[in-house]
Amino acid sequence: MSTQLGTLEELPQDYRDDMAAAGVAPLWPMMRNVLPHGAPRPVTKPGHWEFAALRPLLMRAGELTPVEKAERRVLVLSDPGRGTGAMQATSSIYLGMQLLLPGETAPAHVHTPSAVRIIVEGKGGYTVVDGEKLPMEEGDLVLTPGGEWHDHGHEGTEPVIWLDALDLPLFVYLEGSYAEEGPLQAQRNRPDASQVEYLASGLAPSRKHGAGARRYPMMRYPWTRTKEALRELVKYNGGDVAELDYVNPETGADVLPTMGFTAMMLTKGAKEEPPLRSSSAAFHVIGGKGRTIVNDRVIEWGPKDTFTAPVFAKITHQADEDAYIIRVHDRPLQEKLGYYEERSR
Ligand code: 1HN
Repeated sequence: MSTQLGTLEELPQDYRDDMAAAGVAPLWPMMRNVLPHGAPRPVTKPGHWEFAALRPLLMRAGELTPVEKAERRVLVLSDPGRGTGAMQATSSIYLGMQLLLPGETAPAHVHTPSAVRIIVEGKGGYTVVDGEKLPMEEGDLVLTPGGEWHDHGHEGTEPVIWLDALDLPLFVYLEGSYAEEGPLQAQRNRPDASQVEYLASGLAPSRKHGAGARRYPMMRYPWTRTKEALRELVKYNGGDVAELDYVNPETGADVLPTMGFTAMMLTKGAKEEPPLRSSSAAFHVIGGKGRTIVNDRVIEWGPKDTFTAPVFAKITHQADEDAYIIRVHDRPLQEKLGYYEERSR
């Protein structure tokens, strides 16, 4: 039953003044704003950032602002529902496109929010996390979990660009966001864990030697392997869509506490209509072309584009050619809070 609740205006002015002076306010005129019936009313609006539009702006940033004056040379992808400058692409997900030029380094720091990089363009870039040097190749997913020191470097000859996804909005909301700076890290002279300890899915370093699993045992997920896994899955599963979640190879849990990542392949001509989900999402196109309808917005996407969907969005993906997309979402956070939900369309 939905009764009409009383408004502020129907209360006498002297009472309203006395409440304001006492630092209180009546709940009932505001109740529906924070507890709408049936489903949330997201502020987030679908966004679409074409790489062709972002790239020249990033290059210009490379000319205008030396990395020393930026620390991180990033253009922030602001949710259209919140307006330019908003440090969020959805309620819980921050997105930024970062440029590092040959020979540059981005200084070491550690902070409370967690980040993931999806490599968009270029060769020779790397991230060092807790002394482990992680090469950045196109399509790779590279984790820099909260509390882990990280810096970036570039040994190649062309610009390197990657998409940063962080759970920053959540940490800002909690007034828990802060960083510390430090010197560039000494790098261990050893390939990263994806190339040694976790080279093959289903195999993990023997417990015999005790060492005990690190909280984040594998911090780089090479795209070549993900793509091959998607292609095999779609080939043998039948159907025209394959999805693989990125997981911690020791625990099988999502790779980070709050953010989840799913690699999707849609074969040419595929149409995919996922359920309505309580999680918000950002989609980054690794390759292929098609369109996604998010509520009423039609987003025509191509390689390296990024787009977003608010919570409970009605989403329809259509692929015009074989397409690969990484979906960033906040399901892990919502599951921890005990309310993740899917509804049929
Ligand atoms: C950060 O640490 C990076 O390390 C990039 O590359 C973007 C945005 C907000 C807060 C921290 C990075 C960031 C960030």
